[in-house]
Formats: sequence, structure tokens, C-alpha cells
Amino acid sequence: MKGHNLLCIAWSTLLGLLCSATSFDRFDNLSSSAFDFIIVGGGAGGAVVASRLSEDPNVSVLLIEAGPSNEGVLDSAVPALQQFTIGTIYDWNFTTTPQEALNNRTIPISRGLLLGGTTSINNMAYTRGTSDDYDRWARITGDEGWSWNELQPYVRKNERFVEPADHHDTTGQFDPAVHSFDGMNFVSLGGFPTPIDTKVIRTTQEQDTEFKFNLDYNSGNQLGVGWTQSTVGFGARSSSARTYLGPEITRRKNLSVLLNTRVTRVLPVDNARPPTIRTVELTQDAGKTVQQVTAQKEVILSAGSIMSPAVLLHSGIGPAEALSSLNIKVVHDLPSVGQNLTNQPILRNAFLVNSTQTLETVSRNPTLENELLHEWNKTKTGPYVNPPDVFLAWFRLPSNSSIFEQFDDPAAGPNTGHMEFIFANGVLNANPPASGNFLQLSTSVSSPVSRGEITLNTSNPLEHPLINFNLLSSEYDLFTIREALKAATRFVSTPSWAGYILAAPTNATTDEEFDEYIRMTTLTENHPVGTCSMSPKGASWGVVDPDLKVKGVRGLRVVDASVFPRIPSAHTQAPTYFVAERASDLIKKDWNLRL
Ligand SMILES: Cc1cc2nc3c(=O)[nH]c(=O)nc-3n(C[C@H](O)[C@H](O)[C@H](O)COP(=O)(O)OP(=O)(O)OC[C@H]3O[C@@H](n4cnc5c(N)ncnc54)[C@H](O)[C@@H]3O)c2cc1C
Ligand SMILES: *[C@@H]1O[C@H](CO)[C@@H](O)[C@H](O)[C@H]1NC(C)=O
Ligand SMILES: *[C@@H]1O[C@H](CO)[C@@H](O)[C@H](O)[C@H]1NC(C)=O
Ligand SMILES: *[C@@H]1O[C@H](CO)[C@@H](O)[C@H](O)[C@H]1NC(C)=O
Ligand SMILES: *[C@@H]1O[C@H](CO)[C@@H](O)[C@H](O)[C@H]1NC(C)=O
Ligand SMILES: *[C@@H]1O[C@H](CO)[C@@H](O)[C@H](O)[C@H]1NC(C)=O
Ligand SMILES: *[C@@H]1O[C@H](CO)[C@@H](O)[C@H](O)[C@H]1NC(C)=O
Ligand SMILES: *[C@@H]1O[C@H](CO)[C@@H](O)[C@H](O)[C@H]1NC(C)=O
Ligand SMILES: *[C@@H]1O[C@H](CO)[C@@H](O)[C@H](O)[C@H]1NC(C)=O
Ligand SMILES: *[C@@H]1O[C@H](CO)[C@@H](O)[C@H](O)[C@H]1NC(C)=O
Ligand SMILES: *[C@@H]1O[C@H](CO)[C@@H](O)[C@H](O)[C@H]1NC(C)=O
Ligand SMILES: CC(=O)N[C@H]1CO[C@H](CO)[C@@H](O)[C@@H]1O
Repeated sequence: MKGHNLLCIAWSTLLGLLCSATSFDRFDNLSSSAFDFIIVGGGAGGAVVASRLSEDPNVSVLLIEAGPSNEGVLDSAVPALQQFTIGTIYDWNFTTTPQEALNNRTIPISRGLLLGGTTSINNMAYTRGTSDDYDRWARITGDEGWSWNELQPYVRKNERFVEPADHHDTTGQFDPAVHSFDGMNFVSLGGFPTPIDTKVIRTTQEQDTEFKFNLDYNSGNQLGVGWTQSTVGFGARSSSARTYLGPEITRRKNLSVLLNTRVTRVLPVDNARPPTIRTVELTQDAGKTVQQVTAQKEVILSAGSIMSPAVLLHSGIGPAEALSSLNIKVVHDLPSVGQNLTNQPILRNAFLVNSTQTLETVSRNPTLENELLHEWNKTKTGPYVNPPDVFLAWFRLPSNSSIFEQFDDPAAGPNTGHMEFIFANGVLNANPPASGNFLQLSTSVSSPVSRGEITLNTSNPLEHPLINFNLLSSEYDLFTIREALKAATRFVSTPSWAGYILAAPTNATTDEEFDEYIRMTTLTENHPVGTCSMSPKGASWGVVDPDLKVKGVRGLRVVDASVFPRIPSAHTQAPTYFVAERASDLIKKDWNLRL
């Protein structure tokens, strides 16, 4: 079942689940050409900033999004249909350069191309990372405001923890003390049981030294196995479009949302030094015509970790030599733009299982698919309320692991995993294997050492940048993903899986054989960060100051996952929300806006 793209349906408008009433303007239709703030990109970062700044009725905000509305995009709204958004018109469809450590394979990279950005197509896992992760950000940036404790008000403004779709008793599945029940973005536990639930929980009891249970991996200490918390509310995806740009917010007269509009560059308003970058160049017809609009106060770049540096580079803000060689006029020499790209490598390990109760059975049976969709549509219940990931787990390498003779521990601290497990009751992609039923136990490196870069191959801003993650280029990452795979195999070798697991994803027994499987099957977890990194004010590296202002220019900030100075041991939407909530307050304080 592919490409559900039905019109917005009346009942869901009433429930506010699928639709949001977004102003849908052509450039010519903008009521005014003067805006206080212009925000580029309506994903996790941009939607929050647009929403928060327009709370003050005395400021006008323009949000520009390259993609269309999320309204009526059924595969985005239905949690279990997430995989059908990948590789569609709602996906930027980026690809990496050949990855040398992956036998020169190129890897697909998804990014949302619709309102809500990647929060409209992601897997919805709600993971904050650990207290160590944010305390390290505070140390690196020299700004205590990025520490775990000081970010808690912003965690609370973001999160609205709600009951799962099936209203089951959630006692013992999360810790209410560490959650917020009055923020913007719905978070909930799974709303439909799966057959692997009891097996996973039993393993944590049988092997409670290596694989202990963690009541709440969002408490600041993530180690162990926990029930997945997802950005799902009342059975439907809770994207930044549904929540931060819901109907009651886009109704605001001082917020304009311009869809299907590609920003090509950000430009200085005059020839003064340092340059003041408040003009945005855009196109609505793939470059046939371009328009400009200038912010009175600030431009906020929230195009994500791939496009924010790309827009800066095309604007002449980046490494001077590389820009000059492409005949891009240098506006400001800023060598770190696009550098330090960090992403988590992941193996999607498929274990053949002795069961028919998995996602493959559904995806091979169109009649069943229709029944489940009908149930979801009618009552927001059934298997379709669940995103695929039912448990998440983080573990550490043993402290005497040989790899630490060569590498300093790259994890942020003792509460933080080196590796992550992601459990799904079946293989998650739009083209599942033709036969067999599977447990997908993905394994990834939480704090990878490898660094890559975003560069340009052309001065045409409508072309994709070159994206090189350098996945597994560090020996540490290869070692850790290999150990994670071995640990996953131990996990499913415990008594509770006996008679269930029929075959491992690989017959490898030696490290060399494991490495070949790894090189041939590693993918990206789609969590790129770091390309417009924060660094201390005055540092010789970095792209933005701790207040997210672009170094060396005026008028311009970056607010999205690209500013992370290190990848947290987490999936990256929640951390992006926290950054954007704090950024909104920093901007409001700078301009004396209503907080
Ligand atoms: C398949 C997949 C699964 C994922 N699963 C999870 C998960 O389960 N949990 C989790 O926490 N994270 C997950 N993530 C990652 C998470 O969604 C992102 O980290 C997060 O959305 C990043 O937010 P952002 O604001 O930086 O960028 P985005 O959310 O990508 O937003 C950027 C926006 O800018 C727009 N844009 C870009 N360039 C331009 C331009 N030139 N002009 C105008 N607009 C532009 C884009 O269209 C997009 O709407 C997943 C990602 C993918 C791809
Ligand atoms: C938008 O502009 C077009 C012409 O550019 C015009 O035909 C149309 O009526 C306008 N729509 C609105 C809602 O103002
Ligand atoms: C509203 O903004 C204008 C200019 O941006 C400013 O002159 C005025 O004082 C503001 N009014 C209030 C009530 O903040
Ligand atoms: C992404 O690729 C798919 C499949 O080739 C295609 O249908 C879709 O239009 C592409 N998306 C964009 C934004 O070009
Ligand atoms: C990958 O490509 C590089 C550069 O073209 C080459 O040097 C290297 O041998 C290739 N590696 C493999 C495993 O094919
Ligand atoms: C990458 O980040 C590190 C700090 O994590 C910094 O020392 C280094 O200068 C950065 N490199 C670039 C090119 O910005
Ligand atoms: C959902 O229900 C509405 C109203 O009953 C109906 O019009 C619509 O076609 C249904 N959509 C799907 C995808 O089943
Ligand atoms: C690490 O220590 C454990 C015992 O605590 C031991 O069994 C194991 O062999 C050690 N591993 C290495 C690599 O030294
Ligand atoms: C980069 O540009 C060159 C020259 O224009 C072209 O041959 C090459 O295919 C481009 N590479 C990519 C990955 O786009
Ligand atoms: C599959 O599971 C059934 C019980 O559900 C069991 O009888 C059978 O032996 C299992 N098959 C294998 C190959 O382990
Ligand atoms: C493992 O070996 C068995 C027996 O030779 C074979 O049937 C199976 O396909 C192999 N599995 C993988 C993943 O290569
Ligand atoms: C600057 C601007 O456009 N302000 C408007 C914001 O929206 C309120 C009502 O929602 C108007 O009263 C303001 O004029």
C-alpha cells in the first residue's frame, strides 16, 4: 500500500488530528512585504520559532517552507505507515557520496519536504538523550544555559505526555515524575500490544546484568531497555506542524506561512561591515523567477543539518577558498560551515522468526491493510496507532574494552550509552522481503567518532550539496557497531526467545566476516547534526555563538539540529525541539518581546 494522499477528512479536522489550517500563500499574495522575523524551514526548529515568536501580537513573522502542507497526507498522520513517506514527493531524497568504509556504497538520506519537515516523516521516537549530553554542550559552548538542568523548562514547554491510544494501564512503563503534561507536543507510549513485548521484558528479567530494564530512558540516565515513548497523540503523529502550527496558531494574523517556496540564499542588506544578513532570496518556480523579502529584525535559518549549511555556503558564508573556487562571492569567511557533520550509523538486523504475527504479514495482505486503516480512521485504535519501534535500549561497552586503549571514551558520561538497540516487530521499509517473518533488532553507535562534511559541487543553489558522513571511518565506530551486533545476538539467545528466532541476519562468526556484513548493510539513522555548530563566543572554530547568532555577521541565526556541538546519544527531534524552545526565548529577550 503506497502513496495514500487523501484529501483532508472532515472528522479529523474536528479532532484536529490530520489537518492544520495553514495560510497557504503565493508570494504575490503576502499581505505585507515587511516582516520582523523571517524563518527559513518549517521543521522541528523552524515551526517552534515561528510559533513562539508570533505569540507576541506586536511582531510579524514569515515562515518559508520548501515543501507543501502536511494536511491530508495520510501516510504522515498514521504512525504505522511512516515508511510510505520515504522516497516520495515529501522526501528531499538526498544521497551520500560513496562511503569508503562501506565498500564505497552510497546511502539514501531522507529529510521531510513538507510542513513539519522531518517531524512529519520520522519514526516518532521521543528520546531526550542524557544529562551528560547536555552538560557536555554547556562545557563546550561555555553557556550553562545548554545544560540538562537549565534546559528543563524548555523540555517541559515542548512535551505534553498523554495516554496511549488504547488507554492501557501504563504503570511500570514510564516515570511520570520526569514528564510534562502541559507542553505543546504530544508524547505517548505504544497504543497496541505486540507479540515481542513479553519476550523483551522477560529478557530484561533473565539477563538483568547485561540487559537491565530502565523504567524511563528519558530521565537523564538512558542505560537499559525501555518502552518506547513516541511523538504520537490519540493515535496520530504529533509533528511540529500539527502542534506548533495547529489551526489556532496559524489563525494568527501576524504569522504568514509561505509553502512550496525554496530559499536559495540569504543576502546582506547593504555594503556595511560586518555584513547584516536580513534579506532572503527565494523562488516558487524552480528558479525561473526569484524574489526577495527583507526582515526588519532577524532572519532565522532552520533548514536542517543538510540545507542550513548549504544555504549559507551558497550565500558566500563559509570556507573562503572553497567558495571562491566555485565563483561564489565570499561574504564572510567562516571555515566551519558544513564541517563536523556527525551521524549515527545503523544496522537494520533482520532475524527470521517462527511467527506470522509480524508487520510483514500485514504488508503482504492488502485486505488486512485496508481493514487496519479503516479501524484507524474510525476509532484511532489497532496496530496502526503504533510507530514501528516498540522498545529502545542503550548499553555501554565494558570499561576494560580494548578499544579504549586507542580512543578516549566518546560518550558524554557514565549515564550515556555507546550503542543503541531498536526493536520492531518486523522489517520496516516499503519493500519488505518477499517471504519470511522477522524481528528487526537494529543496532547503532550512539556517540560516533567519525566526522563528515557538507560541501558544494556547484554554485547552483537548487542542486543538492555533496553529503559525506564518512560512516564508520573511525575504527571506534566499526568496533562499537560490531560489539552491538554481537550483543544483539546475545539478547535474542536468551531463553525467552527459544523456538522464536530461526536465523540470524548473518552467518558471520569471525570479526572479518562480521565486518563484511557491516560494510555491506550499514545505513544512516538519519540524525545528521553539527554542520553549523555552536562554539564559545570568540572561538576560532564553529559557526554560531551560544545564542545561535552566526559568527561574524549581523541579523542571522541558525535554529535547527545543525547547531548541536555534539550528537546527543539520542534520536534528534526532541533535542531539536529543546534547542528551538530556548532559542525562541533568547530571541524574545534580545528584542524585548513578550515572553
Ligand atoms: C526517516 C527518518 C526517521 C527519523 N526518526 C526519528 C525518530 O524516530 N525520532 C527522532 O527524534 N528523530 C528522528 N529523525 C530525525 C528528526 O526528525 C530530525 O532530527 C529533526 O526533524 C531535525 O529538525 P530540523 O529542524 O533540524 O530539520 P527538519 O525537521 O528537517 O526541518 C527542515 C525544514 O526546512 C525545509 N527546508 C530545507 N531547505 C529549505 C530551503 N532552502 N527553503 C525553504 N525550506 C527549506 C525542509 O523542507 C524542512 O521542512 C528521523 C529522521 C528521518 C529522516
Ligand atoms: C493570489 O494572487 C493571485 C495572483 O498572483 C490572485 O489571482 C489570487 O486571487 C490571490 N489570492 C488571494 C487569496 O489573495
Ligand atoms: C510594537 O512594535 C513597534 C515597532 O516594532 C514599537 O514601536 C512599539 O512600541 C511596540 N509596541 C508594544 C506595545 O510593544
Ligand atoms: C523522491 O524520489 C521519488 C522516487 O523516485 C520521487 O517520486 C519523488 O518525486 C522524489 N522527491 C522529490 C522531492 O523529488
Ligand atoms: C573506494 O573508492 C576509493 C576512491 O575511488 C578507492 O581508492 C578505494 O579502493 C575504493 N574502496 C573499495 C573497497 O572499493
Ligand atoms: C570540529 O569540532 C571540534 C570540537 O568538537 C573543533 O575543535 C574543530 O575545530 C571543529 N572543526 C571544524 C572544521 O570546525
Ligand atoms: C475515513 O473516514 C471518512 C469518514 O467516514 C471517509 O470519508 C474516508 O474515506 C475514510 N478514509 C480512509 C482512508 O479510510
Ligand atoms: C574485562 O573484565 C571482565 C571481568 O570484569 C573480563 O571477563 C574480561 O575478559 C575483560 N575484558 C578484557 C578485554 O580485558
Ligand atoms: C560535480 O560536478 C561535476 C562537474 O560539474 C560533475 O561532473 C559531477 O557529476 C558532480 N558530482 C556530483 C556528485 O554531483
Ligand atoms: C515454532 O513454534 C512452535 C510453537 O509455537 C513450535 O512448536 C515449533 O517447534 C517452532 N519451530 C521451530 C523451528 O523452532
Ligand atoms: C546462512 O547459512 C545457511 C546455510 O548455509 C543459508 O541457508 C543462509 O541463507 C545463510 N544466511 C545468511 C544470512 O547468509
Ligand atoms: C505586526 C503585525 O502584523 N501585528 C499583528 C499581529 O496579529 C494581531 C492580531 O492577531 C494584530 O492585531 C497585529 O496588528
